[in-house]
Amino acid sequence: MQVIKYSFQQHGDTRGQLVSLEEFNDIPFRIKRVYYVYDTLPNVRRGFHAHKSLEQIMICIHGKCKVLLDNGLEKKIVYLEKPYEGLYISNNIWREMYDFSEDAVLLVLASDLYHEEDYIRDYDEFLKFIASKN
Ligand code: T46
Repeated sequence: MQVIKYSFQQHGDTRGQLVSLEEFNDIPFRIKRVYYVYDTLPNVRRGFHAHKSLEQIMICIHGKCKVLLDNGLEKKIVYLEKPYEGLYISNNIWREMYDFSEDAVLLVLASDLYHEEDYIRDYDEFLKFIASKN
C-alpha cells in the first residue's frame, strides 16, 4: 500500500510560519467539509471504519498522533507530528487514530459532506466490501 503524505509549502519569515491549502492545488479534491479532533483522552483509539467514497487529508496541526491504515491486505502505521504534513486517505481504507498527545489537534479536510451511509463501521463488512471491488 502506498502511503501518500504531502509536505505543504511553509511560508516562513521572522514572524513565524504560515501554511495555505487550496483545493486542487495543494489538496487533490474539492474541500466540502473541515472538522477537527482535540482534547482526546489518553489511550483513546478513534476511527475504526472505512469510507465507501470519501477522500480526506489529515493534518496534525498541533501535537502528534499515529494513524493505522489498512487496505484489507496490508497495514501501515503513519506518524503525524508536523503541522505542514498532510496524510491523504482514499476511500476503501480502514483507519484508526491513536497515541494522541494531550495537546493534539487533528484537522481533517474532506471531499464531501457528512453522510453516515458512506461509513463501513464493521471490519468484516469492510473486508467483504473490498473483496467485492476486486
Ligand atoms: C474519519 C476520521 C479520521 C458529525 O456530525 N459530522 C462530521 O463531519 C463528523 C466527522 C462527525 N460527526 C459526528 C458523528 C459522531 O456522532 O461526530 C461524532 C464523532 O464522529 P466519529 O465517531 O465518526 O469520529 P471518529 O474520530 O471515529 O472519525 C472521524 C470521521 O468521522 C471519519 O470520517 O475518517 O475521523
